[in-house]
Amino acid sequence: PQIDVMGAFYTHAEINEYLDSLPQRYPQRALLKTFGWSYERRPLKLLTINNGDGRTNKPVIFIDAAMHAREWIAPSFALYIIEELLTKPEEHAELLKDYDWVIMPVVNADGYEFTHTDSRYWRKTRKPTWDPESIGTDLNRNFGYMWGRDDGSSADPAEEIYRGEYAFDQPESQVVRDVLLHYSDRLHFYLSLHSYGNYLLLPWGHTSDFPANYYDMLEVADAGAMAIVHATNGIYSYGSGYYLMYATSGDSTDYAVGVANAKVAMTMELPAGGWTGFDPWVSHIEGIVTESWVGVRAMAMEVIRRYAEQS
Ligand code: 0X9
Ligand code: ZN
Repeated sequence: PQIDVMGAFYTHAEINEYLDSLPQRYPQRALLKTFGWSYERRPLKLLTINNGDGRTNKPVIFIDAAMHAREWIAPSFALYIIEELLTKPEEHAELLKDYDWVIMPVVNADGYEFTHTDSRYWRKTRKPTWDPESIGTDLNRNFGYMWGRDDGSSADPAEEIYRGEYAFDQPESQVVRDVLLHYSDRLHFYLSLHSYGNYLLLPWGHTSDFPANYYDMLEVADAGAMAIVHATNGIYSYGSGYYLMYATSGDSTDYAVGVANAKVAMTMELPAGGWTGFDPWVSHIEGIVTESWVGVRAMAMEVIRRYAEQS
């Protein structure tokens, strides 16, 4: 089935049905793999998009979304990126020439489904904890680099930033870890889509220090923020997540830079909408995803410009 990204928010099953249709529709250019399973045994699917030239082992741009269940605009934007790359290969030839795009639209599948069926503002996973009163772990505190600090995560299962009992005790964070490690010899850009706040957040989250590649990452973020300002009314703040938002310990972008060797890793906090910021109206989707795509495209172009020759 086709999917009208701007026309609705979709359930995990609907998104998977759409992803399942892509390899038949784009046999040379779309490759779909179930990379793992959620706690409640939902398949976590990973789509690889290329330009069909047959070259293997190109450097990779990896995008994930919905690590936090309630941030619905993030998976919608991931689907929009997929549609852009697959339906407009000429327009986006530069983006695909030397790079594979690897996209996981729904990481926290159980939580995402729960926000459709039970509780719209659920954030964490759905795996029980040692505390019978508390369900769920914050996947973005569960990654195994500088995991477990009290500045930026919590050991209390009742908290929204509960980090889990030990790093990677959630199947969903294991899957993202495995993707990051699988591509760690050619991971040029890791972009984790969240909402909300119009931020481009760079590592580190666990300390006020900066990683060695911080200024390169900052220039990539700058290209994205500038493109959005130039094209639309959007305004993004960019810089260290620790300073711009708050400390995080065990987040996926720290792991991507600290362990998986990512040249650029970033959390993109998409614009707010709706009553709470997490629930844009359907009529907001088009504006948000088209504006955000301007930014992501510009950042990808900057990554390509800086790193395409290396591998
Ligand atoms: O808290 C998070 O995991 C992210 N924000 S959200 O509102 N989507 O939950 C931010 C993670 C980025 N890193 C830092 N702020 N350091
Ligand atoms: Zn989030």
